[in-house]
Amino acid sequence: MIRIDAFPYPYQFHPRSTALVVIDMQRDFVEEGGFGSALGNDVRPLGAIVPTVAALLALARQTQMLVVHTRESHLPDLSDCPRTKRLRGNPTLGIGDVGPMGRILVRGEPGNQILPQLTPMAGEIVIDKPGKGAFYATDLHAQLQERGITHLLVAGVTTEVCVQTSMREANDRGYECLVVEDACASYFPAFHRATLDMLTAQGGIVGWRAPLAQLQSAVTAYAGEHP
Ligand code: C5J
Repeated sequence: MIRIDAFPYPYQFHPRSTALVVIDMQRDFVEEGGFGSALGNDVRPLGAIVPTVAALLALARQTQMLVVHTRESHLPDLSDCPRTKRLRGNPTLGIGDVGPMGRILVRGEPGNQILPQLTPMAGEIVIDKPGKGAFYATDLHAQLQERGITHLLVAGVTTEVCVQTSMREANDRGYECLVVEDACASYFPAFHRATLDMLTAQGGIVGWRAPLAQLQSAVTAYAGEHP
C-alpha cells in the first residue's frame, strides 16, 4: 500500500485499485472566451494549476493507475441541459451560444476540449457529463466497478462546484477519496480553501486532502520498497 501523510489522517491506497479523476480541465473553464469567463470570472487561478495537474497525471501514469478525465458538456440540441441551468448566468452569452471558442459547453466544440497540455492518453477513460457531478447521468460508477476501483484521487476545476460535487457523489457510492489540493482551483480562492476544509472536516466526512508533493514522496518511497 502507498501511505500518504494526508489530512485529517494518513490515506492508504494501492495503485491497482485507485483511479485518478481529473475533473473538467477544459478550455471552456480555463481559457478566456469559454463558459467560465462568460460568467465574468478571472480564469487565471485555474490556468495556474495546469503544471501541477500535468505532474499529477505523469505520476499516475508512471504508477500505472487508471486515469479518468471528465468534461462538462451538453449535446448539440441541449436536450440534456435543464432549462434552469441554461437560464442562469450570463443572459447574453450562455450555454449553447456561440462564443470565441465555439458553442459554449457543447460537446465537440473547440472550447469544450480538454486543454492540450493535459490531453488524455490511449486507454484512459473520458466521461462527458451533463451535470456538475461526474456520476450523474454517466456510466462512471459502472466503469470503475468493472475495474475493481475502490479509491479515487481527485483533481481539476472548480474546487467548490464540479470537484466537490463529484467527490461527494463518489463518497456516497463508497469510494475512499483524496482531493489533491494544489491540483484543484476555483475562480474564488476563498471558496477553494473553504471547500477543502468542508470536505475533510469532522474526521474526513467526505475524504482526505494532501498536496501533490506528499503524493510524490509517498510514491517514491513505495517504488523504493517495491523495485
Ligand atoms: C462549473 C465546473 N463551475 N467544472 N463547472 O460550472 O466546476
